[in-house]
Amino acid sequence: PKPIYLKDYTAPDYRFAKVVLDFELGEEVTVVGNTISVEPTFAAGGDPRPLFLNGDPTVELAGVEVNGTALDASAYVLTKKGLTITAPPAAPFELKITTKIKPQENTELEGLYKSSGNFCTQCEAEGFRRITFYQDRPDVMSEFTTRITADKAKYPVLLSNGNLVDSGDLDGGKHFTVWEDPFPKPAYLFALVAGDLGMIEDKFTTKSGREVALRIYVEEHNLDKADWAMVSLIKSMKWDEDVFGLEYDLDLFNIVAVDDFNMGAMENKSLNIFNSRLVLATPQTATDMDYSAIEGVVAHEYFHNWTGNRVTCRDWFQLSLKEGLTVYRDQEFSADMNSRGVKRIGDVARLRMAQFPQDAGPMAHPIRPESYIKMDNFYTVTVYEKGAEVVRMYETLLGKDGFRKGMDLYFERHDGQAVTCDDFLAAMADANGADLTAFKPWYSQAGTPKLDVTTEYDAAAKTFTMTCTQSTPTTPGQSDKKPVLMPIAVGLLASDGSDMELTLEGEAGAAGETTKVLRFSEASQTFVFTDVAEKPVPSILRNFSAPVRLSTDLTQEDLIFLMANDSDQFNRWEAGQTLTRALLLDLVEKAGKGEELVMDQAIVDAMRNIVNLAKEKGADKAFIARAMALPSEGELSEMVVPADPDVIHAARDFVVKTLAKELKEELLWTMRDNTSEKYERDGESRAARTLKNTCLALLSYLEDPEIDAEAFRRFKTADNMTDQISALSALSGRADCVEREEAIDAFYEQWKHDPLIMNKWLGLQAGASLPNNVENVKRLVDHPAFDIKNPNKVYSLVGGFVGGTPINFHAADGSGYEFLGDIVLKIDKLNGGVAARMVGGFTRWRKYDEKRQEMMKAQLERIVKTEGLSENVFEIVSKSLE
Ligand code: HT7
Ligand code: ZN
Repeated sequence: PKPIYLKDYTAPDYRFAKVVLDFELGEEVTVVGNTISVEPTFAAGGDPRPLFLNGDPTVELAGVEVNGTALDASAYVLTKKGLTITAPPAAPFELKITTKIKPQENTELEGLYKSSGNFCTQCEAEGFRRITFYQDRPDVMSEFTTRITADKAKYPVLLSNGNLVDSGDLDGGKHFTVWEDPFPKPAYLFALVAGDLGMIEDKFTTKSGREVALRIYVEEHNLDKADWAMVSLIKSMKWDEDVFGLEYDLDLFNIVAVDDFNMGAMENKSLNIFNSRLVLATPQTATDMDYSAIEGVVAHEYFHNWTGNRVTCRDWFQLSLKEGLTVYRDQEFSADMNSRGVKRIGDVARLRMAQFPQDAGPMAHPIRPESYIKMDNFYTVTVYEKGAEVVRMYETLLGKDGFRKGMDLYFERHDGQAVTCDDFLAAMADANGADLTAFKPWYSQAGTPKLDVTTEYDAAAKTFTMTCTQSTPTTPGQSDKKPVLMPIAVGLLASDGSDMELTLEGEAGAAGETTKVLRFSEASQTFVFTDVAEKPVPSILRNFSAPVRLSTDLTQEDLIFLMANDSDQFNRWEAGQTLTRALLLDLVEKAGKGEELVMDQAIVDAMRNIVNLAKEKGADKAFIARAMALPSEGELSEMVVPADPDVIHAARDFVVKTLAKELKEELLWTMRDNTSEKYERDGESRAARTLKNTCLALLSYLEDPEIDAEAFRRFKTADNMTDQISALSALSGRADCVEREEAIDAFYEQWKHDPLIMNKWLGLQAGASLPNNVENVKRLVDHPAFDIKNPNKVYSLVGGFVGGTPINFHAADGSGYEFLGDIVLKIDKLNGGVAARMVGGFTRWRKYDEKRQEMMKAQLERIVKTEGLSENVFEIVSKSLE
């Protein structure tokens, strides 16, 4: 397969002004009529230019007409990749393509496919070409009209984008609907749903008085589970008006939940299609985390209506233009709806756990990639999460008002267009009269920049000097890295823990300013704070103001001080993480050498102080729970070369067990004090629940029969899924405890009718740190609760195994690797996109010890040699081997 390059972009030769689609949905064959009003974009005269329409081998071409006349086969060329009309008319013309497809055989879940007996679509990034031949690229925007015909009894609901303009019954038990979308859109935003679905309905009146009907379609038996998604939608619509002045633009907004979906959800114009796990929730069936995910993803897809749909991407290299921006927007929404600091901590933890490793491995790419073989492989944490960090940096550099001005100008300039990341940067710069040239490398450079800060206090001059140095490590294909403009938010703490007022040399100090944003853009720069009355403890990179790896000269004492006093919640958490990370890395080194492991009492005391904060009135319990969590084995393995998962596990296990032993009384007390009689869903109750379950998880490390019994009792009496699954999780890693198996079986019996809950059941067992857990996972592959065709099940079982327990996936005998190699090849025959996501478990093979490297490499070589491999898996595996 050949890569596609950003540098080769050229604008399309033909505009598609209007498209009329006609779907005859059938059980055996679906026939698609596609009538396009084509207009050449090049000047009249000269040679005719061929019109290339993307296609797929699964699509059968049944007819091509130009201006009502069937084309002779000599007038076009049909290949596996598409259809070329060799010499189309030089003036505007009507092109009609008829195709036949078999959605019921589509296991890739791209294009038109069936899920639980219903028809649905997924066209981003390049799925539309699996429906019909088309210029399937985001810079071709058209007005779509869609007519759907289907059996009325089987498919009473027929939906597409835009407004319903006609409907009626037909002979033979069929019926039809016609939908018109007045907003020009690229084909990736096209959607169709036909099925037997129930619906809940609400409405929203926009600030300018438009009444919008809001409908959520789910299977009839799930109708009681869609309320939270509706609440989340209404909150999102209001928030986008309040914060960005952005209103919804049609009279109808639909969401449809489907069980078989490759990703989370899809922002098709006015017809969002969702993975059912991101719609369905009741307290008994969904955890607090599920509720947050639903709130965030419903918002994300809704926000795309402006950032993605009204203004879209010129080409797929610009994906972060819509995804980074929309993730930033959904993060801000969730921060406003919940606890801002805790949300930020969660987002940064995710970035570090998933994106930093990607940026340090063979798949490292800039947020605006320069080439791809299969676009689906670039829906990555880099494009999404690092992309969101880049957007956040504009806000930090320009201020909230400056950022809003930039957004307003972006929409003013580009509404209805397909544009680039450079256009976004230009709008931000122009709206603020700012020079953002030094910011550009964030789009073109891969790799996580390193930021090193050293400090010096001059008591006589009352100055505090920060020397900042930056460098970005080499990444595949990019050795020459430029310095980037990064905002470094800094505070200085006085000895009483209060924030000092700050004045930066060469700048007029703003009265009362206690956080300064340094504009750091050179390889090395110094910043001097003046009038600093006493030696401060600096709080550096507040709120994680740039996505970098920070190292400082802060001492353990400074970090303990920051943990207790920093007014920046993120940095209070970060101080604890830095402290425990240093301890863990030291113990990993000792464990590797077979030395005795000794706990640092200062850290036990610091943790005790954190847990004891829960006793204070008004304590932020969600924050306390976060602060109690230690850096994960995965995070540590990024910092140890070569990484030995057994050694890392041993060191971390030692620290967690020691903390659990030392803090047992405090943990028991806090767990019981935060146990409520009855489930409530308000913020305080959720925070208390998180804290209680964090205590239980820690206590379970004691391997104490009394704790096991308590977990089992909690499991049996839980009145909500958060508590039930937390108790089950506390038992799931306990090898020789009788309650474990009993609880796993009881959970299965209770919930086997609910596929979403079965995903949790599979994931929990897959990730358990039991000896030789690969055997359990292999057994679960054959269990009726598993279905290899369903992405959610694969992500839970296979993803849960690979991401859950380093000691099992990286088992020294290679059994974990063999399991992954085997199953990736099986999945790949059905769904290359899902297989590619799973094979990512091997990508960082070079990080491990020699023996593990060899075994992982052998699996990659076996996979890449396999005949008929998907382009998706080929791209990931071949890049991993480079
Ligand atoms: N924009 C959506 C992307 C998406 C997708 C991409 C590739 C394959 C399947 C997919 N399903 C959805 C989701 C979003 O970011 O909002
Ligand atoms: Zn998105």
